[in-house]
Amino acid sequence: MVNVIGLGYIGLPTALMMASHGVEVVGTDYNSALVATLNAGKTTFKEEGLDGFFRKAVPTPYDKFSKKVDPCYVVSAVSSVMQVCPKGAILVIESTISPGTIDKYIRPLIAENGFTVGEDIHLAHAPERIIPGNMMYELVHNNRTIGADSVEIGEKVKALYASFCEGSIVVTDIRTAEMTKVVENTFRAVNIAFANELAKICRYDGMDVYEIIRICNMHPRVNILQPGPGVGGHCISVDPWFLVGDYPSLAKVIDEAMKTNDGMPDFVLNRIYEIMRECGLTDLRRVGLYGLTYKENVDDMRESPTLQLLESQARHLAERLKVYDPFVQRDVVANQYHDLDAFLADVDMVVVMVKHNEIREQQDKLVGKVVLDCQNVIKLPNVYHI
Ligand code: SAJ
Repeated sequence: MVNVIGLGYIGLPTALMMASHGVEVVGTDYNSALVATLNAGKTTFKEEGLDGFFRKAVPTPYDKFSKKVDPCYVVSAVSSVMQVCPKGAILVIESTISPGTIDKYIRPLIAENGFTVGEDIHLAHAPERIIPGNMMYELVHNNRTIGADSVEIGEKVKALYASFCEGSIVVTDIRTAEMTKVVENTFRAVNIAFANELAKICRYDGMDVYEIIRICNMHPRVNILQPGPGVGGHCISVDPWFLVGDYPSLAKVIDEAMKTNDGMPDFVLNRIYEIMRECGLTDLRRVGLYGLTYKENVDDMRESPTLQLLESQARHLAERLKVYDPFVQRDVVANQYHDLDAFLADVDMVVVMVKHNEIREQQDKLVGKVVLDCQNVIKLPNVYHI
């Protein structure tokens, strides 16, 4: 029997995946409203394929200012588990945690509760690796890492995941598993920062960054990612800071990369002013941001570049901008629209922040507007780029 604690973006798909592969699963969450919604037969966020699995069958907070992960939810979940778990239970932590968290917080907590790790309770860390927008596919097909204190426990946990995971499952120690997860996201963050820096260099000297990246990527050992209006989500824009926080005098490249990515929303705001001047536009209220989510075709707005831009230092100006996102039904910012045509009717300039399928498929609606395409998806003449 498996108890999945935390039924959010990762916990719910994981619980459903296990349940639909013959594992006996119960789910637990401290949020009673969420539990009530699930018990009423409704899912709590949009993800391709999720509802289908649901019919069949904890976030890790971090401090925005110190950039450090706050293990309070994981610690409190483990505390609650201590009250009820039977002797010999295996506690698998999937949440993304700063490397060393299990040694620093979880082992002492277990000892404080009078349990002996390795005898009364076993620990494992199986960091999730699935990408929002393709979660149900990646849960089955991605390779996975299991960190455990012994090969025996590692193999037991591996067998559980192998019930639905068709990728390779590597068993290693807990510290290595913690570190690999953060390093994977850091690799991507640094690569995106490199693309963003190239975009700035190319903008400065009038070169086409997309064409340059396209050609460079034809080299067999080069694979540059794409520049964009910033990096959002709860992973790539957060996890690398754990390394900067823990190794400030060593993690120099990572620190600079994160600052580069964090500076992109401001860079976009400056591009908006530049283009407005060039086109003779003077009223920011006639400029619209397309997209509020952190990336395309998801409804997740955590750390989204559009929200970062709206919350930037130039807030009083940013508040005049109009905003629309087909995935966001509630009102979350000022001047928000819920209909594409109504949004377009009220603006002269559109800034494509997110490449949702909707705008890719209906780009003819942008004819006649000034367009700043931060995602390089609008194939109309005279489109501006970052
Ligand atoms: N982005 C760019 N340029 C790119 C690719 C992405 O600017 O070329 C931006 C996106 O627009 C978005 C942000 O980066 O704002 C992050 O998006 P993403 O699609 O790269 O990644 P996430 O945050 O949705 O998911 C990542 C994945 N990690 C890796 O690919 C190494 C996923 O596998 C992890 O499970 C997830 O983080 C996580 O939960 O840690």
